[in-house]
Amino acid sequence: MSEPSIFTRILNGEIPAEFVGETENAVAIKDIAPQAPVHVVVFPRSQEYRNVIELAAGDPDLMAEVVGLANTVAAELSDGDFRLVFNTGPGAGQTVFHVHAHVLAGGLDEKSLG
Ligand code: DGP
Repeated sequence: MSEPSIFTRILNGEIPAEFVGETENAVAIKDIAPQAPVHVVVFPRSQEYRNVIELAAGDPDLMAEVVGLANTVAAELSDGDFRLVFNTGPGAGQTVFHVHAHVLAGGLDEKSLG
């Protein structure tokens, strides 16, 4: 077994976080270092998948659940429009290898990359 990820530790209650949504198999929390007025990370409760490529290949239903929760949270916290970003690999800025989607919303302009 790999070490618990930071998100697993949040789920276990070891590290506090602000939860903003959940489904049977996924949760949404506010990002600790927001890059947009609304910045939420959505991730499966299981840390089985390290990135979105593994998740999409290994469990498409769970992938759809993560995307659906992202949509729900964006609708609740903003006007419903949002960016969904999966950093994939260290060279793309991924630091937590427990697959997660960044939901960025509110006050985004065309140029900002979130
Ligand atoms: P990434 O760089 O794509 O792996 O994104 C990881 C995100 O997780 C990053 O935007 C910051 C967030 N994050 C890391 N540690 C914590 C934490 O302890 N609490 C919360 N709420 N977010 C965290």
